[in-house]
Amino acid sequence: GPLEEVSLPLYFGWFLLSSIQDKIKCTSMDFLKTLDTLEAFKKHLIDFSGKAEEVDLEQYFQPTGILHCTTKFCNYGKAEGAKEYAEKQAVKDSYGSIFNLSLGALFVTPRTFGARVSLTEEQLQLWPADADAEKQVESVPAAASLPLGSRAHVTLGCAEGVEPVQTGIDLLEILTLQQEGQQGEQVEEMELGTLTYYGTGKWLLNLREPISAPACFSSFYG
Ligand code: 2AM
Repeated sequence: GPLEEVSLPLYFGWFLLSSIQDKIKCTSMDFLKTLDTLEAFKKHLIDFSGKAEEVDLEQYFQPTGILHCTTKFCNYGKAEGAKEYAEKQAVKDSYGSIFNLSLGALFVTPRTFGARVSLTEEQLQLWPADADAEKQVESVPAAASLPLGSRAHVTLGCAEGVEPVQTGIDLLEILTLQQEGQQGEQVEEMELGTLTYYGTGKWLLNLREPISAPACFSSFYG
């Protein structure tokens, strides 16, 4: 097939359809706007700017292009396991198909802004077999014991100078804290859901109603 004849992509993933991209961009901007104004957020501002000065979160996070959930970062074949992933039967069978992703939470850190994706069993078939190795993020050693697919997310924005790969690491950090039994500090019932603070600038909004996002499984060459 065509996948073997050309070089491997930068990454494989689910690409959100344009109608839902607009909706998510609106919802996430509304969330940032509200977060900005909360006393609880202002109290921890030092985590964001290093100073107790106001930040405009909508400006703070730069958009990172088409909204997607990366399954396998291939780096044109240079990443470990890239070829094996591209050759997986499930990957070939699903290429070009539409899936419904469930976005259950939004999270904000001083580095990144993202949405957590809860994968179904079927969707986990497209999660790389070496994801365990991928979870071995040096800065988050405990992430290795999280369930497969924990890292699944959509990057919504990054602070200046931060690479999108950081979003998944930030999510793993929050999930690790949860798994270790840290309840966090429930700061606010928002219209969208419950907002919890996990310390050092880590905020998680559990959505009352998960966003169902239709997305096409495909790849990006750049
Ligand atoms: P993201 O999935 O958090 O958005 C191109 O850089 C895409 O591949 C981005 O979407 C990026 O992050 C993801 N990416 C980059 N490097 C990666 C890595 N080492 N592991 C997993 N995903 C990576």
